[in-house]
Amino acid sequence: MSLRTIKISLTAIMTILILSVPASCKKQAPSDLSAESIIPAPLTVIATGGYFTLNKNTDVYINGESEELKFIGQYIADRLKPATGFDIEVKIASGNEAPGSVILNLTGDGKILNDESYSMEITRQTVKLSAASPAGIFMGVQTLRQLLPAKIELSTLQEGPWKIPTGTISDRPEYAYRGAMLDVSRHFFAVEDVKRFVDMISFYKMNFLHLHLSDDQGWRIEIKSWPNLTIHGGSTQVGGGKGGFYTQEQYSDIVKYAQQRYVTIVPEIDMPGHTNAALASYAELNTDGKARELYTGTEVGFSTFAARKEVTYKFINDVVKEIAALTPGPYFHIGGDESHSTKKDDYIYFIEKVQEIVKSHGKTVIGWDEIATTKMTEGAVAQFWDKAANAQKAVEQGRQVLYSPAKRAYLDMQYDASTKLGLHWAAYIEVDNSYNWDPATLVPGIQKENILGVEAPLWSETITSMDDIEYMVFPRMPGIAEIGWTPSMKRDWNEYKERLAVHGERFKAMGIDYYKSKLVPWDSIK
Ligand code: NGO
Repeated sequence: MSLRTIKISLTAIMTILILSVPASCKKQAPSDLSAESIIPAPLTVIATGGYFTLNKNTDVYINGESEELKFIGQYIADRLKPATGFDIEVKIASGNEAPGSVILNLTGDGKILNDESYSMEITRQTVKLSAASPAGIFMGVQTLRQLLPAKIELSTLQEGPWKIPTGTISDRPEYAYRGAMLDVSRHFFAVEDVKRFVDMISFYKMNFLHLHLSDDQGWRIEIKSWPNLTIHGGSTQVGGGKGGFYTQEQYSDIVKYAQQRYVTIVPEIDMPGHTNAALASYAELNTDGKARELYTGTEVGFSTFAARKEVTYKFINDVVKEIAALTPGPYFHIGGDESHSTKKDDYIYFIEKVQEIVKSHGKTVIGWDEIATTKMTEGAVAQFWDKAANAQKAVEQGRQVLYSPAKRAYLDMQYDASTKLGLHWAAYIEVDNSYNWDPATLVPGIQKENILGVEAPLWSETITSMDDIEYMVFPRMPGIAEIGWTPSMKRDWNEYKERLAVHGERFKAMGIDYYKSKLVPWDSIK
């Protein structure tokens, strides 16, 4: 056979081969569950090489007596319906589910409340998600969403196929607390915005939302026994806009919405500094007994409660009591940062007294790292934002630390000198710097067991709209979520940035206006 004949017959064989591949498989990449871009990265993934496909007979089956499980079943069904167009119902599992079924399998007796670990078994026939508590099922459901094509997040009918690679995932978080903070004081954000924020963070398995509810510029939560706090103290914001506040009903609505997404609200009343809005509302809270003017600037450190007046503690007791009664979560955040106008011994006296008040209402204290310069009460947590020495002091007192180092975790820091929104007093934080750190090695003397978790705060001096929020939060927040969820040994920026790039499509599908960092290969994704 001549060389030419061999060439022709090879071409012929190739043509036959190509023609014999069914049209639907032509674009199909080999199935590999372990190559999927899940954020945060799961603990273990084993691929088995096939595909599961959602189809028009797909339903969500629940196995286990639990109202919460039913709710999660409906939650995932509602998320899958619009784009697939399938009429997905929530049914009770019988053990005989049709191909295409999603099974939510609660293995515990309902007593394990917030175990977030889960496992997922994806075969050609079914997706079976198992966990000992509903929280784990919810976390697994977020993984499931991420395994489907990005267009699953669109609210209009899309073309399938809706394939998921087969295999097993077994997953659990590294840290108990993975959170974000939203400052609703400098600029007020409506209930709907806060709910969207909850949706965004819970998609990345964050489980705490810290609400910064008071500051110099505005008091944002109704306190029935001190109504002027919101009537007057909530009436403006940075720049002089009309501000706003949550009624107790609205706050409870946020709490419930978050709870249904396994996000615990941490309310913060910042004191004794950062209190001008309260000092403008009630004259008696001031050292000199004179009410302050409302404030719409962005300076810090000029305000203080009267630390030696009894009425101050009567006031704080009322505030903590009302908020604690509306807050099922374990924490109450007392602020305590930048109290530059409070004398040192007054500060210590004040923080020690307020910690006891919080405790008396059944809550655990969190405060910014300055509270570690006082005697921290049993169980109290210091939130490290500025001074490593304060975080170390907390650990020396046998207390835990929540990590929000401003140089890494602050979402209001600009990405670089060209970023229009945000501040840069701590640093410019590009996406790699925000991701590339490990809480367990950042501060000498502080180990993993001393660390409650991580939180990414978004301060809102310059943030006025949902679009602004999204631009600063994305794409950095998913990285902080991964720091909290995935063991540091499994984290690597060069690998992460590829996964993050894939999420660009998801951000778009969710209508999220994100920062297209040059460090992330967004455009390599088709
Ligand atoms: C600091 C300050 C806040 C600012 C923020 C801006 C803390 C804990 N206190 O962080 O009042 O809004 O920086 O980045």
